[in-house]
Amino acid sequence: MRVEILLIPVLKTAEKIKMLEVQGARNIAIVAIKAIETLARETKTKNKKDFLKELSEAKQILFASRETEPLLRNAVRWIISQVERSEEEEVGELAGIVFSSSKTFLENLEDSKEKIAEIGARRIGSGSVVFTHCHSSTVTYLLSKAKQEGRTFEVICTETRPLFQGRITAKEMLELGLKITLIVDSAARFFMNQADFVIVGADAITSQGNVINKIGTSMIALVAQEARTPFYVVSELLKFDPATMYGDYEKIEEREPNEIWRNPPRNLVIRNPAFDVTRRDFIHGIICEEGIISPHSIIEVMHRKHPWVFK
Ligand code: RUB
Repeated sequence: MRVEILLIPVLKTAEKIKMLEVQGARNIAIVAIKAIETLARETKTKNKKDFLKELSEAKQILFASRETEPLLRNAVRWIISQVERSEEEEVGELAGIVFSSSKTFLENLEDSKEKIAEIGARRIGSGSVVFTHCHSSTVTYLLSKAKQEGRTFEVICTETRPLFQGRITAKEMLELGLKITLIVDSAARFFMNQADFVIVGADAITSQGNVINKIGTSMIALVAQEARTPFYVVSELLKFDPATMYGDYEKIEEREPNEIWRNPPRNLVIRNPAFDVTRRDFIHGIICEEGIISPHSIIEVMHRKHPWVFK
């Protein structure tokens, strides 16, 4: 019973993630890390075994909140592994390991965001037109960096049905003083020739270098290829899902039909996948903290930078 009460903050965070009160892979991972920190701060467990059991329950709850989020999974797994590996037995000390590990993880995440923005912003010359889809905090930070560096450019953004995350992007770009044009998703081909390149975020990268992002991304990649417009993905390397290496497919979250139509006619089948898979052949490059890499090289880069994800 006591364990369940302590898990309430974790359950609340999971609910917030599920209900999209927090959106985007990075933000989701950050609140999940904070929930683990809270659990460690408030734990009443008396020994390492019970503390690890509590952490493991929290992990399961957070993993189930949204299924297409390997950054969240990698973050939580890494923090818990630091506790498992520690020789400490005292719960207070182990909680300290949770705090220091989550601090390190968050600092590295921030550092990656900076590096990605620095590298990606160089591609945005004055006068260029950038096409994006949905709302990715990594993309908008990169665009803000290019703006800060004095480049003037325009953005075209899809509204991103059914939940209109494109409006969040549009508002942020307006606040930055950038010219942004919002279009319906199905106008992507109509406007693609006006764009110099497409930049989108990512929720997951598979072992084959395919990228999973907001539904509609793969259609935009297809359109971009037909229009010969380069298509880039910006992503922290830790959005890589190691399970895809060992045969699992990345699960695609399917959300409630009422996001699409609140009062539909009876017997109507409505499907609402949140993400889709863009094959690596459509991707010019993944802009990550290591530079602009080919999707084909993801395994090699992961082995070099984050070998622990394969363990
Ligand atoms: C958001 C989405 C974003 C990625 C990357 O979907 O698909 O492009 O999560 O975002 P949702 P970030 O609104 O369903 O969470 O770069 O911020 O990690």
